Amino acid sequence: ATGPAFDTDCMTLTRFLLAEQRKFPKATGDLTQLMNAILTAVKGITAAVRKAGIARLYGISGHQNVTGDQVKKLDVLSNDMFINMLRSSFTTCLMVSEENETVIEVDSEKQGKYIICLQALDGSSNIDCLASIGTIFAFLKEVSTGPATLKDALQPGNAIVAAGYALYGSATIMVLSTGNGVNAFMLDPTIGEFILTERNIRVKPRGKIYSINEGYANVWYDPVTDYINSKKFPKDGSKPYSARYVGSMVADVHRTLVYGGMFAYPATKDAPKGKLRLLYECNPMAFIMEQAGGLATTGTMRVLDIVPDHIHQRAPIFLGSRDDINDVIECFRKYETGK
Ligand code: P6P
Repeated sequence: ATGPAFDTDCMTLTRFLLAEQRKFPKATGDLTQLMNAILTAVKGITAAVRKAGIARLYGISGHQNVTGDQVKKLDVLSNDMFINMLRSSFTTCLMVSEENETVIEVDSEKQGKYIICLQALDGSSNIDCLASIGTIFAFLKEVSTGPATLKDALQPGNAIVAAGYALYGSATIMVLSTGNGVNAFMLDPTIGEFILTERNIRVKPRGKIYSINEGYANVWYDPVTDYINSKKFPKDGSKPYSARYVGSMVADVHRTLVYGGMFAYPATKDAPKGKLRLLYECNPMAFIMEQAGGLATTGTMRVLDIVPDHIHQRAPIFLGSRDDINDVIECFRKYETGK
């Protein structure tokens, strides 16, 4: 039978977080308050993204609009919304955002204990063809006793308290982990609430899809070439893998979480550390993938173990199904040990 026309007891993300919070007696509710600021920004971006295709006719992609005034590009508008919502949530002391060269400090009277690493709108180069784009975030707890400093932002991903992403696709979905597994919530625009739709998501131990930009095959290092060839021309007579690549990290990672397989943005001879940023692209996605039973490696080490030395540093990443990523690690190991 179909569900009730109107669910009078729907599990909203806010309810879910309050229930989670009860599991930690000393929880102050800050994380729930912080997440609510994130949800407001995601709802705002959903509205802007839905209009973007139309609004583009009026220049939302950063040109003049019909009335001639300068319209912010969608990713700047998204970044501003997140920063304003987070600043006024009294839960954060420092923010790192892809759009801001330096760390964003919060005035002392508004400070809370969390550091936010944020990619407000990832893949916005895809908006004009209406491909899915997303928001990626991770929360760290302040470690310094005095006012938060850059050191608080440069913690390895294994210190992450919570991380998640929003995918602005055919619907807006929020995938979130607070360290006890991964849950997914769909935005119900009629009531403006995120409703729990997938509880404790587990990524398949092995998939049938590889996801990488093959346009860079001429500058791949050998372990990547060997791995991808083993998926396209399997020597053990097994069926080749399918190739899927959206070019929008949140879309590619979400497909990997749901269908299994692997996603990679490797180091290449042109990009020795890959392209994706460690603090607000690789780490949050690595945290989620591990929480779902998957893995995330640079090829030679666990992504979450990297100790950052710069807030915008890049990192190579292979993430997804445990057995698929172990195959990648094996390819790198062969070259490291020369056998
Ligand atoms: P390439 C989008 O521009 C982005 O930052 C990620 O969302 C995506 O995974 C990657 O870059 C795509 O990069 O080099 O394959 O076009």
